[in-house]
Amino acid sequence: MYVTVVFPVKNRERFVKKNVSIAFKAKRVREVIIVDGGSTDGTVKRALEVGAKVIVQSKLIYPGKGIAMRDGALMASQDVVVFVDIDIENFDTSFIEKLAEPIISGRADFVKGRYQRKAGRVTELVAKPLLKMFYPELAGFKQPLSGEIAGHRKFFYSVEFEEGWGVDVGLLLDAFRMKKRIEEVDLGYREHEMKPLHMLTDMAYQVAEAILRRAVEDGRLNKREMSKRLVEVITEAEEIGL
Ligand SMILES: Nc1nc2c(ncn2[C@@H]2O[C@H](COP(=O)(O)OP(=O)(O)O)[C@@H](O)[C@H]2O)c(=O)[nH]1
Ligand SMILES: [Mg+2]
Repeated sequence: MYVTVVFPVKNRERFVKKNVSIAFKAKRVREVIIVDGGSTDGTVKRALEVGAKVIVQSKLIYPGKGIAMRDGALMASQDVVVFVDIDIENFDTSFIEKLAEPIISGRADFVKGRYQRKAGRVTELVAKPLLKMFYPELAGFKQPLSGEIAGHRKFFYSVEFEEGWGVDVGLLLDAFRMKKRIEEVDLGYREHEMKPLHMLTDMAYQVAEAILRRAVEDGRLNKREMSKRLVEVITEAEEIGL
């Protein structure tokens, strides 16, 4: 079994050469795809220089990271697809190898990377409380929003990719709803660029929408169930003195 690595990228020229080259050196990697979200810097040029396949998205038609990931999966030719954000300062081959291993060995159908990062504000304040409320089965995931994801290529044909920032948690939820075997692997420390707070509103909105829409579809948003969960969350918050 071989691996396609997909990087969704928008205006991240400085990471492209280094991280694509590293991706090619990881075990079993046969293909690296950059899905470019209409970058205005040298992202595409650099990607081509180091032998990546490049999909250039129209800025007008394709607005987000989720669509980029979907198109990367559709273009991928190998059995296993590993998605990785490009802006990882300390990227190395182990990121890809650790993500692909549970799929290649047949132990899992869907893999999420977790890592220690300085602050995951949307993770802590939006994703985790909502998951705890509506999908307590997934409340144990440390990084439900991480963009480091692996699965069989065909799995990604059967799920719905959110257009924007809801994509990562949406894929996790869909794997869970399809009763797939999910594993969270530890990628260690991860250094990446942090967004200013005001830029997180859209991200938080899209993440909340991805979770809540599925909760409605799954009948988890009824009043009785909600108040039961709210009481649980509030009690716990009181216990830890929040
Ligand atoms: N193709 C594409 N990639 C994107 C878009 N927005 C973000 N990305 C890429 O998705 C990855 C994660 O984005 P980033 O801004 O680092 O989000 P954060 O880590 O959650 O703060 C990076 O590789 C970005 O370059 C987009 O609209 N289109
Ligand atoms: Mg980032």
